[in-house]
Amino acid sequence: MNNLRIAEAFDLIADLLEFQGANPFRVRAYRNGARTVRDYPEQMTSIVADPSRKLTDIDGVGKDLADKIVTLCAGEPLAMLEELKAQVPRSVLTLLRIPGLGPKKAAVLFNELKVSTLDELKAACETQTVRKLKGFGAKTEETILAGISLAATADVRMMWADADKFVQSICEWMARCPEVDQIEAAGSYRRGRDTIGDLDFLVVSTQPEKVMDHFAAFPNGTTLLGRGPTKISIRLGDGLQVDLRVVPAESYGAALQYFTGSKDHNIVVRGLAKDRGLKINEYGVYRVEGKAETFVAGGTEAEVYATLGLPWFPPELREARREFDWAAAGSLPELVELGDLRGDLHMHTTATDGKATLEEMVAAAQNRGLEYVAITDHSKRVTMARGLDADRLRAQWREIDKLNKRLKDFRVLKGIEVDILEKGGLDLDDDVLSEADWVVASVHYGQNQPREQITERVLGALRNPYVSAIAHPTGRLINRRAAYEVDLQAVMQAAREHRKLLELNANPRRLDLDDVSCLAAKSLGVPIVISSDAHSTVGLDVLRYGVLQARRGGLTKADVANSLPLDEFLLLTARGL
Ligand code: DGT
Ligand code: CA
Ligand code: CA
Ligand code: ZN
Repeated sequence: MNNLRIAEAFDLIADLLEFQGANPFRVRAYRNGARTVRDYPEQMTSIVADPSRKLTDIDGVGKDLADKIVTLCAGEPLAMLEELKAQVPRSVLTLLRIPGLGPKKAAVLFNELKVSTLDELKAACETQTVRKLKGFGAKTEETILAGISLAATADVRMMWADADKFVQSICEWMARCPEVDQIEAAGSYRRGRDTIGDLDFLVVSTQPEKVMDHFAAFPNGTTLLGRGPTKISIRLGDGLQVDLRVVPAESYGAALQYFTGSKDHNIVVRGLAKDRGLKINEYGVYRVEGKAETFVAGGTEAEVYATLGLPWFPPELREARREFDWAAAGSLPELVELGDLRGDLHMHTTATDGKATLEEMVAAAQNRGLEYVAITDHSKRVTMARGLDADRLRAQWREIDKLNKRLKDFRVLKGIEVDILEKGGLDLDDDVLSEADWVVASVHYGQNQPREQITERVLGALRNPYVSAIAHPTGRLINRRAAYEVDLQAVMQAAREHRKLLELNANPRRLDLDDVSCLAAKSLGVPIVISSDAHSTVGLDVLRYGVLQARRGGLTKADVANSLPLDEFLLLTARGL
């Protein structure tokens, strides 16, 4: 039982409770529990196994959650979850996978239309029955219909951050096998895609059988899917497929290049090889003369690319988008790195729905080597999070003023995440916003509005002189909710015009802006700010996921505003202080 699965159990409880119309605070307790466990740096099982430690010492874990974690770690079913599952038809759970269809709406569909499967729901949408329900409408019906196909595959692709946990534990496991000379995870994982279909490991060894035996014994409820002389595939208990190939050292670079992909990138590479009278495959690059083939390169990726007159491409760029043009022009970008970031401009504290205090968040940011942060709690419209009104916000800012006096070589910016209201306009008045150092504006409500309406709301926020940036600009939640209909091109143009920034929200569930949009922003000259949106101290660690997306978008240090020293950052946001 790993943290991921415990978190999934809590999320499922929350979904089922919500489906039943349970008290929202109760639902929220389980959602928060899921997040706490998912983000926790240590495995729950190891805490449970240690008699000197208590789960309730973890922030946000009370007695109820602790008991449930103990049960799950013992590999036993949760009575409560089983009961909930018995009350809710199993097929209804698949409805919850539809992006944009929350448990509440799913309950209406089930109760009013007796719809409990994706097929039944599809039929109900096609006969336009769904739009007649209270609170649905034609727009929602279209969204659901579009989401049904996504739902059929939604559970297939895993978020990168979750896949990364498996990669780490598989690498640790394989390190115990003395026959493994080198190991690396290739495929979409190495390219840093936001979601991963399966994992593709490469191992250098002269003893493939021993390596594969060891791999097959990976302790996580594995199923053997297939095994050949140098290749083996297993399925983990969580459903994730993992392929592993054993290659000799002289082919390692060629194999790594081949299995990193992407497929589209490799198609171009193969074409370029052919033009030069070369053949390239997972074993190496070969010169073809008549029937004779001579091995030219294969040990390292750089050597493989060099035979084609190409530079080594960072894996994040290998999507056959712009990388070959850049290479031809000699302008391959030097991609931003985690260490380039000096500030984090979006985080919450216990003043609203964060789990750590202002002081704790600041100390954690200092520990991570940052030089400045902005505290951006929610504004009052977000009642669930006890959002701040002007008085409470100013009180928090007085605390920040005091704190700044004590801090050396670190600065806390007085910020706010202000809601963009459904009817347009912002949740707090200009007089209070004008006192802020940094304002991020967010759409949290009215996400299903039509394109013009929701775009106009965001454009309105960009026109406000006190808004610094738009947070999570499209609102997408990976595998869960599609982006809202916002006209991103118009938003980017307005951002440029008004000298505003756009956020790349680094939460692995969001990664919003995504890679392609980052590239678009860069082309327009709109600076990106990579922000954690942390709701706890460990939440600050998600910045690396944001950096990965930024790199996929070709962003350099110069494209990322929070890589600037504070004084330059403030100048850039047109609010030089
Ligand atoms: P995924 O697993 O869906 O997230 O995406 P990938 O990119 O990891 O794809 P996967 O696992 O099917 O294959 C890993 C890499 O192996 C892929 O990026 C490129 C290479 N590869 C796989 N099949 C082919 C193929 O038929 N032709 C070529 N050129 N490359 C392939
Ligand atoms: Ca893969
Ligand atoms: Ca694969
Ligand atoms: Zn936030």
